[in-house]
Amino acid sequence: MGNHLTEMAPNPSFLPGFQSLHVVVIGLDCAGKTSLLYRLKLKEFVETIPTKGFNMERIKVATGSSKAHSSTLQVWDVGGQEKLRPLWKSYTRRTDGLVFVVDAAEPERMEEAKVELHRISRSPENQGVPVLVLANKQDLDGAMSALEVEKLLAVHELSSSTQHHTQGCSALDGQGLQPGLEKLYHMILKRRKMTRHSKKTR
Ligand code: G3D
Ligand code: MG
Repeated sequence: MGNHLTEMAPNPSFLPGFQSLHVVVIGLDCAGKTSLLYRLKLKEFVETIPTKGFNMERIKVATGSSKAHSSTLQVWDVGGQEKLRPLWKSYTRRTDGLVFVVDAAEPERMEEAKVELHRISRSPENQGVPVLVLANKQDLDGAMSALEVEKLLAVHELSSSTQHHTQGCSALDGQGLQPGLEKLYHMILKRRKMTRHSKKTR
């Protein structure tokens, strides 16, 4: 394993303006988000707000030699907390990327996960934000493949301006995490290039 985000981080001198990444990790409770953070072992600090029915964790990741070049991974449990949504919504502004974690061994909750994924991705502030779906718990017998999860979540029905990728992974043994995050990083980079290009040609 190792420090994935650091490994895949751009050299700031090559990519001015790409020093700070803000990635939000979301998913239903028990999908494996907290386990994922610990597996990544990137913590500079973990901040947890464990209010009843509301859970937020944040890790800051150094992506360059200086403290100024950092990324933030912010983790939220979603679903079944309608009343609390206004709270976490304010934290998810200016997101570069979304990581949506699902428990691939729990087919009964796929529909609930699908509703949340589409709701979040389609919200005005997340328009066009690249989405990495992590089909977690691949180490378990009977876990659905990334392809099956992708179909059940109707990932292809996300807005046409939304780049997406579905990756099988396991927060338990770490498989799939690095390729998934690298894919997300490339989607973010592509979106930034396109945004810059459209600004120039305007
Ligand atoms: P959450 O933060 O999304 O709510 P957690 O989810 O990280 O707390 O994980 C919920 C449960 O799933 C935990 O089990 C955790 O160990 C387990 N889990 C998370 N990721 C994996 C994985 O990749 N494989 C397997 N087999 N289990 C995983 P407990 O028993 O502590 O509730
Ligand atoms: Mg958690």
